Amino acid sequence: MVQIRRLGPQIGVEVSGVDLRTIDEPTFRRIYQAWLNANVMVVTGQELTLQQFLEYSRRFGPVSPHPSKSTRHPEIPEITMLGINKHNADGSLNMAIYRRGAEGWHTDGAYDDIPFKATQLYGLAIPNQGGDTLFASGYAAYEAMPQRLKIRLANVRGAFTYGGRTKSQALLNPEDRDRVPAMHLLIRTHPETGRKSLYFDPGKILSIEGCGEAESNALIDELTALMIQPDGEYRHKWRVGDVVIWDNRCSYHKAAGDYPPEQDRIHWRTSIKDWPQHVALQ
Ligand SMILES: O=C(O)CCC(=O)C(=O)O
Ligand SMILES: [Fe+2]
Repeated sequence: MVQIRRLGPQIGVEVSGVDLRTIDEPTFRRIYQAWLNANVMVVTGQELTLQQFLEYSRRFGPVSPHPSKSTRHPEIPEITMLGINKHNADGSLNMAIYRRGAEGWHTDGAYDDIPFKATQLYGLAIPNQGGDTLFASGYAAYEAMPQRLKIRLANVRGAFTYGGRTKSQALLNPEDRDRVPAMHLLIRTHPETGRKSLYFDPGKILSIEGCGEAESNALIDELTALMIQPDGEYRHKWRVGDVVIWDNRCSYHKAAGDYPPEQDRIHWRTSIKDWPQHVALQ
């Protein structure tokens, strides 16, 4: 019997009592709608093979291999392995793997012309302390913007790259660096909910179009400060078997990155694009 319960005041929903290997279309439609409403969805207690995780992910949209080639599953490039090969050959901790996603609040794939609609993680090994993932609502950030800023940034785009202003690209192969920035409206209307959100990523944005460097940097600072609204947050404490999907079009997230490095924290990840009819609306 499927149970759906709200987690945070504005974002986060938990679904239990379903088996994602056999979920029927009406039940999937119900949980998909619950996800759109809540931005982040946790489905508990799953036992999936790589192929089953991939097939379930495809119900949300086309699954696309992540640009970080070295962390893809060797046989199934659409699946990224998080937390694998955490140690270098000399035994030291590989910080790019250990702290992946923990450098700051972000949205996945903003460096692409068609960013990832959603990211989905399946928890296989969870440390006994730390290692949470934090989420925040882009709708709440938009609503908190002063009117002056909403007017100033209406129809204004930002330029985004993988490493943004810091140019950190440790997990990219050399041939995948130095790509042309992707341009995205900073205030975007969600193609499925019709709600406005602040589309922003301080680690990937390079500049804001139509202004000089000083104004661009000042606007980036102002938007960074607005991103996280206390009521718009949800913090996920992982259990083995959790499947968590978030909507990159209207939320930000980061890994806490604070778990004991000698413990395993392993997830499979899929990166999901929009269906063409929704790409056309953005
Ligand atoms: O490992 C996590 O908690 C999140 C990592 C992350 O940012 C991502 O997979 O996009
Ligand atoms: Fe991420």
